[in-house]
Amino acid sequence: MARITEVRAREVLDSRGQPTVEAEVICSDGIRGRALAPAGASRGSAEAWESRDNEAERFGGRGVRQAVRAIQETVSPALRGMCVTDQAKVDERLVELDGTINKKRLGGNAIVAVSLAVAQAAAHAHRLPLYQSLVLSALDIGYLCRPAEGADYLLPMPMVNMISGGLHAGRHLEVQDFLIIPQHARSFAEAIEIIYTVHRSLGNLLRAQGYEADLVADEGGYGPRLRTNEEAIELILSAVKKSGLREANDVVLALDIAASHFYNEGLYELTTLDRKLDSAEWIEQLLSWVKVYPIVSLEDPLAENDWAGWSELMKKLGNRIQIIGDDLFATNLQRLRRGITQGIANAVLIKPNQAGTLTETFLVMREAQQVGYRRIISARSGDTEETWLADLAVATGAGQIKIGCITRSERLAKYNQLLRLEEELGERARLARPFA
Ligand code: 2PG
Ligand code: MG
Repeated sequence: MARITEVRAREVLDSRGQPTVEAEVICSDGIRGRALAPAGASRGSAEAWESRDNEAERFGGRGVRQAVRAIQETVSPALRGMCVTDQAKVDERLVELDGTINKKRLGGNAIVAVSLAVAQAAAHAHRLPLYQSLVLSALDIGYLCRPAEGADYLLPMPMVNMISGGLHAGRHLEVQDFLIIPQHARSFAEAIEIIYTVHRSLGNLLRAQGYEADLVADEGGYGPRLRTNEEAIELILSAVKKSGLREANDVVLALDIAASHFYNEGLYELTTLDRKLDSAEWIEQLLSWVKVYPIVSLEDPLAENDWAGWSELMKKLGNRIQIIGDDLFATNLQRLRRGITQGIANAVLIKPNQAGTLTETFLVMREAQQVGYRRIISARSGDTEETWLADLAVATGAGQIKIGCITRSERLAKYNQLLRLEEELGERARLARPFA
């Protein structure tokens, strides 16, 4: 049985060139595991705390040496001797050591890096690929990983960023993420081909209309200076048509509105319209988009504290489209439970670094699964070269994944890993088609 002897840590950089935490777990028999913490730009207030040094002279205050020290001085001695394959116990110890409600003492970025490094080391100890080893840890806490009919594993349907706005692209547009879903793809490889076709066609269209199409936003999509949110949607739909695919048939749309970030004193501030809308007016706007465009999923359509608005929107759209809480739930069990009781969404975005540990992430997924909420595994806008997110999606049979666009290698690392897993699993896996 592999026991932890030491946890090392260092400050490295993420995909935005910002410092992040890397943890490395070392075990008695030479087994090791390593992981990096991702980081969001549009964060929910209930997320695990991100520790930053705030020393202006280093990395503009964004250094993570305190988090690194917390791992070296507090976490490493406390985990020594623990069995690396007991993810739940290790995570429980991490939560205990921190002792705060939002992981402010050690830092959520320190904790998630350690929790994931433990998962990597556990996979080596089991001599299993990560996705299989994750199944074991999830089962330990009662999350049933294999609800896929007719297959052992479910590959996730991707929702893929094409155009970015909001905090990911200089706030040109209010909507943060304009995404497409190749809803009828029969395999992950085919999904990628469809995405490629639309992405390329959109680039040509943007160029032809004089928009910037050669620079990429935080998540690898285009970030052109468009005038309105509708223009972004229409450009994507035109790109779909021009590429020979059929809108609303081959490709449908999803929006991550990240509404908290333009919500101020009870109003949605739409700079593109030069208007401030109250919750009811903003909901009307959303309804009109859903009526006109083939939108099947809305993420954070309302601000994280506008619960009355969420509940109103759910009444109007909840039985027709997917309504995802991201900033709203922040992969936090208490918030998800409150949301379920109040019926304010029907899906939850899953980001391990919002929760802090892998075990807490599984607990949120288990809760969602029990009440029939959909689960969408998601990368962060500041991500890393690692591939564990793909394994997590396959292990948990979540059914959907959101990684960003198909440019920038921190995104491709995960897409390519899913292609590998699809090949490895062959007949034992099928692509989830939650919208078909
Ligand atoms: C989101 C994510 C990913 P961030 O809002 O869903 O798109 O962004 O990591 O900045 O929170
Ligand atoms: Mg979001």
